[in-house]
Amino acid sequence: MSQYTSFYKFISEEQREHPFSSGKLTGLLLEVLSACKKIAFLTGQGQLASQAMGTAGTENVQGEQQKKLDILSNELFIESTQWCGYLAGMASEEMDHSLPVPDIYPRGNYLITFDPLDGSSNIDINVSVGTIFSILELTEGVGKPGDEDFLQAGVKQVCAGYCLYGTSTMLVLTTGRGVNGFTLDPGTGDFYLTMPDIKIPEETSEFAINTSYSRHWEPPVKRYIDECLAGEEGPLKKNYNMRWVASMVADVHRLLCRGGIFMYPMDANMVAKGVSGKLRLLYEANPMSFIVEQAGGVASTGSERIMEIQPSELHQRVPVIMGSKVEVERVVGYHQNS
Ligand code: AHM
Ligand code: MG
Repeated sequence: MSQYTSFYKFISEEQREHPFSSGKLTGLLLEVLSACKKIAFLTGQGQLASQAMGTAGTENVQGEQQKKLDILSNELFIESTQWCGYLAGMASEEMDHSLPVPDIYPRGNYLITFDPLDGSSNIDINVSVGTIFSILELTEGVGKPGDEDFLQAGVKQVCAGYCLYGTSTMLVLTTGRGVNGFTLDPGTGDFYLTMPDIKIPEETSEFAINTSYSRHWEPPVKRYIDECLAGEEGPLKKNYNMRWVASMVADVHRLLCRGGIFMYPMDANMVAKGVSGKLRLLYEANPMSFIVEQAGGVASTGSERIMEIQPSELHQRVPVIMGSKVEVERVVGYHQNS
């Protein structure tokens, strides 16, 4: 592995470039990585980890069936990070409310939001899943954080990342200075820089959307997908390819590797049910938007930049349209004209 830079060397060198850096973010990230490695090991065991397979028989705050692995991954993430002294509190897809760091541990200045196992409906069929996280700063003067302290717009994130448990385990990370990807060497347990300075191509001919909802789509989304499907003979004058893994981590990772547009848009069915989207702002849409924007892409709800939304609830949902600049701007333009 000597030809690759280890994560620790990479992050230490980044830290050295900031003379006033305290090393606290580095310290926190190392514990986040340790959580991800444990989750990677657990998911990698598949059916052999029989105690971790199947549904837990419980629902999360959003009324979704929890898998045992959702709950175990959530516990692993908390256990691995809460003691480190850099965190003040955490909020997760699998917990109704935020969790302040228990009094027995020192409390730091960072908050973390996370989806411990995104795409968990794919676990049973051995398809890629992942962990998504977003790091925020606790407002000065607040001792023990509550839910309201997490309600910060995405532009305030100091770091965002995801760990993809795919054919290999990869960490993709931004601290606001570009995006870098690291691959886990299962032999040594270290992550190595394998995708430096990731950039999303501005144009694409690949789209990702769950087309089974097409009858509910709003006109701007329907128009765009119809134009993609029309191929060379249509107004976009090129043939498009479609991919949908149904794990946001895997679908966004594809954007970063070869461009594309990923959409989980608003639709009439959601309007009828009174929900404001599928994906959650604080631990799915915001961290992925930070990564996509830092890689030169665009992330929008169709009507506004995702990272500028002022959250009003911990588990708030938003429509998501993200990826290659030219394509996302086209769909946003269709929203503006509708
Ligand atoms: P989860 O966090 O409960 O796994 O749900 C989020 C996932 C995303 O990863 C993915 O984009 C989407 O749900 C798939 O939804 P659908 O099954 O409607 O295609
Ligand atoms: Mg999720």
